[in-house]
Amino acid sequence: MKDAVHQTFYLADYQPPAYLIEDVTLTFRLSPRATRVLSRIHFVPNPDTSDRTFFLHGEQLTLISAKIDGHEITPTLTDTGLTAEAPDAPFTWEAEVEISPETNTALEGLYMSNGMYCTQCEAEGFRKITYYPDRPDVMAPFSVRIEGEQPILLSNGNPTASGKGWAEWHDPWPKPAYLFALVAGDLRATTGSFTTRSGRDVTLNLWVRPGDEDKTAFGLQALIDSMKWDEDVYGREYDLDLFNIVAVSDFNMGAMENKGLNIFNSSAVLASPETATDANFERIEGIIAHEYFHNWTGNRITCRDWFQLCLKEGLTVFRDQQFTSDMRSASVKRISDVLMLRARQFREDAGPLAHPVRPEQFQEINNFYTATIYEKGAEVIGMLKRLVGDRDYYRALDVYFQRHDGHACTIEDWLQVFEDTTGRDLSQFKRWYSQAGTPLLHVEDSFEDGTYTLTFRQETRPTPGQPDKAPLVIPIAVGLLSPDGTEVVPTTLCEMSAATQSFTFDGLTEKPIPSILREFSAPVILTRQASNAERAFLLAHDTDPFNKWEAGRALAKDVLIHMITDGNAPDSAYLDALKAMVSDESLDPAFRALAIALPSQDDIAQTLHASGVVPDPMAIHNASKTLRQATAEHLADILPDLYAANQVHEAYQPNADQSGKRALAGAALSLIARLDGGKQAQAQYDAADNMTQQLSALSALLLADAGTDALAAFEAQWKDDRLVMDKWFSLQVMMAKPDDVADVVTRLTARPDFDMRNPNRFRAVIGALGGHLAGFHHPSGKGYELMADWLIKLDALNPQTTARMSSAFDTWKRFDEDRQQMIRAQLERIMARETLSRDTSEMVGRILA
Ligand code: 0A1
Ligand code: ZN
Repeated sequence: MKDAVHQTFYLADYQPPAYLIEDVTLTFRLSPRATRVLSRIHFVPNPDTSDRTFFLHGEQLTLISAKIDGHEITPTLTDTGLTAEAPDAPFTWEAEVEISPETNTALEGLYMSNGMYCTQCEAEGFRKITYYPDRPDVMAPFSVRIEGEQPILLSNGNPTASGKGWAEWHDPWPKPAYLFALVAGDLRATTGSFTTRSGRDVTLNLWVRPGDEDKTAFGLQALIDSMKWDEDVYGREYDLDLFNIVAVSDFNMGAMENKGLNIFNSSAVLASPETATDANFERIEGIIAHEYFHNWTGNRITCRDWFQLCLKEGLTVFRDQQFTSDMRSASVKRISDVLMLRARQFREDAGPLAHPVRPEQFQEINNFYTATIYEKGAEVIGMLKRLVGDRDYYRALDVYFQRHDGHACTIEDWLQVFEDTTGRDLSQFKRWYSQAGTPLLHVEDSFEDGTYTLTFRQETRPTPGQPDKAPLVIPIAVGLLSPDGTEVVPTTLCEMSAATQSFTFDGLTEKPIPSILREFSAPVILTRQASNAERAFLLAHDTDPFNKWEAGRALAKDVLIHMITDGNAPDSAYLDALKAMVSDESLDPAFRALAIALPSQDDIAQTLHASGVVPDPMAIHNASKTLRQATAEHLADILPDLYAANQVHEAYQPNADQSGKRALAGAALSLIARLDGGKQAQAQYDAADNMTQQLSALSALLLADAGTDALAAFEAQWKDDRLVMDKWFSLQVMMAKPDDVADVVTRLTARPDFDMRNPNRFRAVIGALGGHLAGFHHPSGKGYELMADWLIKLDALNPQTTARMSSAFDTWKRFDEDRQQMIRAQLERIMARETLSRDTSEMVGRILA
């Protein structure tokens, strides 16, 4: 068994570092295959431990020389690092190593992307640059000298000196190695400035390769907005004179918060109206904010060890969600976040990859940058804020920043701050960090003598390694409506902590209609089966926008499920309710666009599985298609007006107002395409001057089987723009008929511009394959085989992205015997590879277990 050869790390085994670092000086002599890295590090014994083992992490390094206090030494080298005899007193370590950035296809450590040098050190990439205690609780100020012929040479902090072929940088803020960054290349900056509220003038640069300068304005503005927001809302100011952002084409994740030198996947920062969609703009704004906010939640206060990852990620996601709510529409943002949470995190929590928000073991930490750590981690913060109230939340955060600035912290430190500031006992609440799985929340209600009672029962099913679950603290926001549609009890918080608990509401004249879990106040699954009449009532009358949307969604889901399980025809009551909602001009277009969308096919599969039905992907696909066609026909008379009324006549702006209209018009267009064979879509395609409309027209044309010409035109127009072509690649897979998906993927991956070394391109095609429920789970098994073929190929180059993408298989136990057997065979084929990476071996091993 492969998994036996990889070491497992445990939270319980934490030991403080034997030595701390006073300062670090690094010199880089750049060369594609033989970069030399010289390090000079002042170590001091850690007074908090008597351990004096001197161990430095190091992987794939060629050691040229090592010295302690000026004396050449011969350390003991292993695959993971080195050990040496070191004094029980302060000493100086000097080393020289050689590395090969050009052949580094894993995109971790120092690597090359399009002729440019860049780094990715989180989580454990610094050990591929030099020997170092590569753990987040060792923090130090860094001085860096870069020698290279590239015109732009960047590192963290402030520039201190430069000349032809070299530059020096100093970062005064102690930081762990995972926040180190270096960039060298032919880059152009778009420059801006920001004055902090205490008067520091900060220069802001967004660096791109020549030719991309027209795609930087939006990102720069998003950065300025984020800096201002963090001052206004959290009282956090920026702490250097310079803030650099660099766009890189080859990047495994979205972006990285390196101190003073954020590095971004170009897809997460570059945008112009012609090349980026409204959704891209919103995502970019959120990611820029996220990375910027890490300067305080992550960098100034970092994690003691990687088990505490949610300390920085959950909080920073929560903060970027707040920012987007403030910049755009709070209710639309909440709905989108919950859609994402359910699609990714609930899926994770319900399968073999389920793990707590603070995991207790791992083999490869890169496998834990998950929806659970990020999104559920943010939900936990949201619940805490709701429980203690806004005032106490911000008071606690002030204490957190003050008490822990410059420290590497734990979840215990975080909760202690809340206990100290609010006097609350959070020991039960803490279970949200240690217990995996999504709680089911069952509800019963009764009405007697003017008193309405809601009785909740919570239940969390076993997850891998956790057979028994304890009750959690669940904040349940509830409102009550009278049958005439008025709200009789405004939003009230029911704080549930027992396994079963009742809450009463007095003084009512008649039995109310409950609106439960308003704003989605906890990441749980509400199992209550309301009648469709009640859902239609809430869709029409609920004052809570989230629950209003939720009622419509529950209706749609119910209709689809009955079409699949009972062969029902599309329900006309649902179609009537949808029509009324869509035509209600008092509702925000963005909200209506969300409400008109069907639940995803994966969501339906998940729901069927949870209710004990084996999902048939083809049946789900067909039912969705039938319901869409019926919707188009039922709404036929209002669609032209809806489309016309939501055209934007002003110049394109990626703001909430305009993008809401384009989203609703786009939804109308895709329904219209089912009725007119794509005529309207072709007209929009021909007239489009922005990517949002060009892409929504193209996808409507593909829906109507009328996209051949537009696909060719799109390719001719955008063949030289990588990011736009990623959309072209993925759309063809997403829109393919289930029987054709494998052929489409095979055709696309045979093209010379399918470069599997580029994670964006790989995800555009292979990620879309995994996301096409009926195509991936095609009864022929071709989807599984293709996925496994590509994962095996990519693993040899880029383990991190391979491992992430192997989660396409994590729902395999939902499906029938035949499919399970076919998937198992593919997973075992992957597992049997002689040279499988630790990353992929851990993931596939967990999925198979
Ligand atoms: N900390 C970054 C995301 C990130 C995580 C891991 C990476 O490599 C393993 C790269 C980036 C963030 O939260 O944005
Ligand atoms: Zn983050």
